[in-house]
Amino acid sequence: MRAAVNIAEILHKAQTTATEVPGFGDLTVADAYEVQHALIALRERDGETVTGVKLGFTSEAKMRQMGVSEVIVGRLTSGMHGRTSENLIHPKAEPEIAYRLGRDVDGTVPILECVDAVASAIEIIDSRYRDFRFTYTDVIADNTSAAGYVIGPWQPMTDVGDRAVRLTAGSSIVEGSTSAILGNPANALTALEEVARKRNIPLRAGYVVLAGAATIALPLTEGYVECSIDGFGPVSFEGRPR
Ligand code: 0L1
Ligand code: MG
Repeated sequence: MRAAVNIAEILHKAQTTATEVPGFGDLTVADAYEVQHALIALRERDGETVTGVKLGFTSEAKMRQMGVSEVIVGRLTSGMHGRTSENLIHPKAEPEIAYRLGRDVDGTVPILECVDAVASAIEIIDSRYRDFRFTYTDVIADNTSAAGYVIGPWQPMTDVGDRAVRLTAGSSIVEGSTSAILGNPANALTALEEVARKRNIPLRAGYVVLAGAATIALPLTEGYVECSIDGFGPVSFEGRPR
């Protein structure tokens, strides 16, 4: 493959200039995470800090579609927090559960015990690849399409399994359940811990963890965007993507 840093530079430029690029296609999973590490280093060079992690492919249907059995993990950064509009190519919104880590995840206690708060959230995904088309390893390299996120009010940690979810984006509405996230978003935490260990992704105190989408993503167009999850206050913003 081309050097990880070269691919990371292509993806970084695609993101900062909001210009789509073709996929790379032939990476191994290990190479793809190496590209992602290099991509995050470029964001840090530009002054951003890592604020958390996110999971993708947390629904059985999506895993089957991609022919894979491992969730994917990407990094959230300070530049993504509250970013819902500028410099996006073909953004979509996803309703998510967010966990907050109260301590480092270092294997000494179960990851669930490291969580100190939970909230509803909206993730903005925006693939840097043409027409949102990519292979499993392409999307890992592209930091799992991470582009922005908005978090609702934090609440003390509680079980968030089997909660009704509704996402509104302009005139589109989609409904689902938190059960779509690996049966229960708590299972996403366990899956995260395994991938993070395998792929050298630190899980630090204070990080936000976006557990995965509870429904399909909706295209982000102009208009009101809101995620409501049973038992949580709604989280919303005014969509102005372009
Ligand atoms: O956060 C997500 O669920 C998206 C993961 C990457 C796949 C995609 O861009 O659809
Ligand atoms: Mg997501």
